[in-house]
Amino acid sequence: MKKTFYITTPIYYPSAKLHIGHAYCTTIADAVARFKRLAGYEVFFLTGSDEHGQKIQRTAENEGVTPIEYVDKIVESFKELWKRLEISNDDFIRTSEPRHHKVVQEVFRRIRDKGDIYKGEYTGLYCTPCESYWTELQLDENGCCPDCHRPVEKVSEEAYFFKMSKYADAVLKYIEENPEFLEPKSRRNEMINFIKQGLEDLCISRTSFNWGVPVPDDEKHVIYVWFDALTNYLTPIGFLDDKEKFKKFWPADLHLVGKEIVRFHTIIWGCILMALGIELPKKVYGHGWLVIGGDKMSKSKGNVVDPMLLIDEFSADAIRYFLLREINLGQDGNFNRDALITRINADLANDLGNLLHRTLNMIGKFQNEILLAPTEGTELDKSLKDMAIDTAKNYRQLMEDMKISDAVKIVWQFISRTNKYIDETAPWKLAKDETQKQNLSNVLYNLAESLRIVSVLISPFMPTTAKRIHEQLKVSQPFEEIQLEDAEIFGKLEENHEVGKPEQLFPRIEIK
Ligand code: ME8
Repeated sequence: MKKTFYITTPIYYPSAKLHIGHAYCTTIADAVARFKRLAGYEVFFLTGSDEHGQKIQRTAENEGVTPIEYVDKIVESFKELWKRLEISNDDFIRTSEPRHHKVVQEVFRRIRDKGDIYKGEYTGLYCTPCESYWTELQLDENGCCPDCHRPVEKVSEEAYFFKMSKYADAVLKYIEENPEFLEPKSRRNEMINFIKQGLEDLCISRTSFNWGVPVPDDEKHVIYVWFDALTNYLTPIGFLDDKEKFKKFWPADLHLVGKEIVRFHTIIWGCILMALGIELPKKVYGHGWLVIGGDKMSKSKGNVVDPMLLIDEFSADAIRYFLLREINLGQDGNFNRDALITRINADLANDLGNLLHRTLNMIGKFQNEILLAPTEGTELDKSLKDMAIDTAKNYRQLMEDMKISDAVKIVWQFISRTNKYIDETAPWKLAKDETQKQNLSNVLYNLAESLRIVSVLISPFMPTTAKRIHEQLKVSQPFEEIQLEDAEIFGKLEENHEVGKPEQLFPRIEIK
């Protein structure tokens, strides 16, 4: 049986259109999902939308439409963005869907029947934009939400509570004993400290609005949006209706989330799963934030970057490349238009684009587009082949370790090396010398093979470009069937293989 891999992104709030930060998280998840498929796993890749809660209800009211009318429109734009960005998700979960309501209510019911949910009175402070409860002690120096620094509201109402305090020790122990559960390490220490300060029971219902999943048998309450949202991860893999599928994909292999919601995904989600008697996910990875010139993106600052406009201008693959290459996953990173253009020109148009162009051009010119049987070759040939194999092997390890930016970088080191190999071997000189025929064939073959390997390795990062290289090389194996092992062998192109004509991959961008 195939190994399986279940990966998720956060389900995003449809309170506004998505920005480049959301695209960043989903692109990383997509690269990992595509890598795992390439490595032979059966992957289930989930993203979606977190549609309930007071904030959405208020926004819809302000716009004079019903909540569902409001979210339907924005969620369409999410789906459109993921399509344009070549995101290969296997399902898209909307929390407003009946299949999801059933799961949330069942989870609530099971935990209540067990005695871990009780009714009480909630008096406290609520941050509506973050949909989070806070205690007086947790507020920032201005008495505002410690996460988003906006004012909180005093709420007092009858509510259901989840006995989180009962599971605090068990979750703490779990985090401490399973270092691979929560990464990077810095986030782990934060969570350990957070739990050690003491966990209160969590208020998990509201009565002041109704846009949400009703509490079973007590419909004036709606279930707290985070309780609702977290269970999304169970819905599409058959928690209620497909035992086999559930067994296949749960526990999730990776919840990829931004650093600000690690707390929800490890502590609250951990407690909910323990209460349900279900295994915890294998890994929660808290990635850093994309900032603009060092600043957080926000509407009020007017620095929100729309990924759709960037795709229109530069192509999805160029944006994907930049996001995956420029930012180290666990750290914050800067998004900067000039840096993006520099990368496109230097790495994509120049290094990769020219390598393909020069290679196909020379095979056309010197050998009528035909690759001839190579021989063992020189020391120089051998060193290029060795580097190809080493790159593929190291790449596998780096991707397994979620060191995505490093994986991109070693592929580009190999691309640079291959460009240098052209300069060192000077095929145009070999072509003028009748005695160098075999040598020339070897060089051209090695270049085509190197590009074939590059196309496999970049396919999780830049699926369209990978396919275009594959097509220009006229590789006979269907692109969809390519596996990572195909990059770990040098010499798969057959003798007398005919390559295509070069077409430009990335035009150079003029800097205004
Ligand atoms: O928190 N840089 O949804 P959300 C990088 N609905 N990533 C960013 C980012 C930035 N500047 N801004 C947002 C929610 N993100 C909940 C999640 S899950 C059960 C519920 C990414 O729309 C990052 O991954 O606020 C962050 O965690 C997520 O978007 C938050 O999206």
